[in-house]
Amino acid sequence: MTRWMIVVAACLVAGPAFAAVTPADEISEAPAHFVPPQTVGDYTRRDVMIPMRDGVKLHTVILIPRGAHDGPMLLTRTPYDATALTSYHQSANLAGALDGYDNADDIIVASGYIRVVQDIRGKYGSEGAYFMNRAPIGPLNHSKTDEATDTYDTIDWLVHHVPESNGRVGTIGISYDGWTTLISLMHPHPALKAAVPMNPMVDGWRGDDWFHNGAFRQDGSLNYVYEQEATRGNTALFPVDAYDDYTEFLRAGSAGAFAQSRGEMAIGFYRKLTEHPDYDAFWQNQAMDKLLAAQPLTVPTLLVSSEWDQEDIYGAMAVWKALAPKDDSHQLYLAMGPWHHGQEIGKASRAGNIPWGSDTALWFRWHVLKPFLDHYLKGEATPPPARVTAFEAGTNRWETLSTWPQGCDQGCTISQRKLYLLPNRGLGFSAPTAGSVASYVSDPVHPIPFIPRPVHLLINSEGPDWKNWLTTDQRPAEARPDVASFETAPLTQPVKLAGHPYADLLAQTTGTDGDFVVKLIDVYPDEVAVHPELGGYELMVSADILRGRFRDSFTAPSAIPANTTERYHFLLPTVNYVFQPGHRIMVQVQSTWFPLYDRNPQSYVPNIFFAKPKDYVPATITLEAGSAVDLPVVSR
Ligand code: PG9
Repeated sequence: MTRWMIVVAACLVAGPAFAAVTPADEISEAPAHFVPPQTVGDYTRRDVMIPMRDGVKLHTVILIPRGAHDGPMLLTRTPYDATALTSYHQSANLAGALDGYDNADDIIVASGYIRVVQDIRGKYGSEGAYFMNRAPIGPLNHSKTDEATDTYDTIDWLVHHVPESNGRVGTIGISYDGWTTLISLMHPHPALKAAVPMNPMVDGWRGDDWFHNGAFRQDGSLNYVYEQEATRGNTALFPVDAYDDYTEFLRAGSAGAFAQSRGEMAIGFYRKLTEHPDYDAFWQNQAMDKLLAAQPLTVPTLLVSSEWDQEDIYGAMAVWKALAPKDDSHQLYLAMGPWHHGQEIGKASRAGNIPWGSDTALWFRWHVLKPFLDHYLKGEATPPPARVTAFEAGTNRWETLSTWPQGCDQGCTISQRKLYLLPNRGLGFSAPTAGSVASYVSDPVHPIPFIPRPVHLLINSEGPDWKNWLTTDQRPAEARPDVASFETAPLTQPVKLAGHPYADLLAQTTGTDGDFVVKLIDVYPDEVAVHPELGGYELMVSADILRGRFRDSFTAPSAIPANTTERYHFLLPTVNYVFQPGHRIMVQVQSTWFPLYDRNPQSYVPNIFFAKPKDYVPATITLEAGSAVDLPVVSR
């Protein structure tokens, strides 16, 4: 008897019970369409698809406190998955659902806001095509929609379809979500009554995320672009084959070779990065400080800036500088805290190893963010915060100021003073005589790690090593022969800085290209009684990089004439800092910051993304007398 005949015989023996039940007759235990009851917890959730003017629908999560009425709506438009960001804990209560994304939930929940989070066009639950930081309608976007029109249409739908609201909407968000918040200010909906762009992306070439003054931020950007654009739901993970990013990037050679090995040429925004290595119209036409400066600010806006922001340290202050001078109707506010990127919605009693003595983020949320939102969204008698609220690091206290930069609440002045690099590692306010003050050999085969190895950022971009890297101790760098260090004697009086320092180097190189990193550092006393572990600590207060080919022009790069003195003058990030007596001021100069920034081959090539191994050459850099950091010194 064959196997088939056995099966048929078994069926006949088993009788009707076996033969009668077939798969089509089975009734699934799972309901055809399950709608979770919302009978538990303190809020109800609505998932809606909001139609835009071109018919594309955007997935939007609306969290409504139970029993809400006349509640203002707080809207965040994000590329980072609205469902995940509003389901932080498996909780039927708002504080649990929002925690982590909105640690400010303590004030959001306390204030009874209706929380709305939307997937932007082309991402996760929303329809349509995705473009990284999609340009406003204009020279870079010839369609009839952009993030501004999508925001307008979203707000219009919300005020007509959320009966529990008071018809007033605020936009709020960090980083990319800070960028969408800034975009909401372009042709704003009349129901938009407040905006809180926190650590916003503003200019991806000058100093936010992608480049800093032309130096490409490969570690963190290449993996981000890949995962953000390869799939709608970010399901394609960046291929990594070493624990230490330093190893992986050095082995690959140029940033382009690294990306090529991962097939990244298939990713549209990666191609655009390689096609626009200079500060051309592509970057200038999407710089948010420039775009917003071209129109009046009509919505009260609280800019939030972090002094140790490892991702978007440039943006908020660039927008403040562009808008504050013409803010006659006082719509613009500024808060500056001692935080890393986004730390203002978390816990901030310290920044990495540096203690502040109190939770500065909690203070900001209750004394600045909540009064701002309540005043403009609830029409309450709550007075708005001061125009500028700035944390004075070093004395570790908050200042309320009438504008920025302002050295103190009243009665002081700010003057730019040059602190000169001197021979024998000196640093002083008196200019040295002619000659050289230091030299070092920059070897692309042994680039300087931006943080102690192993650098584990490709997989763990949310880890403390990345978040706190701008506050890491700079003594390992000081110990290297390819880092030129200069320092003052221990201070006898406090030195307060408020505003932008500038790097101002006069240097020669044996190469025909090169990068210059300048770091302004607070050197702690050899002993710190209350925090012994901080004895001798070297804390970066402000630091940045300039790709040397852009020393004369960001738009027109040029080779560096070898063995010729050239000037490298560039902006350093904003400071509000007091160097206390007993501390020293230090300046470090170096030419690699790896693998965060791609290496400059130090021989001039058309496009560094595609530099060849032979292009990478060692170079001797000589810093000349007259090199300095130009400091915004406060005096009473
Ligand atoms: N500004 C953050 C970022 C953007 C692009 C690359 C890497 C980081 C952010 O939106 O999270």
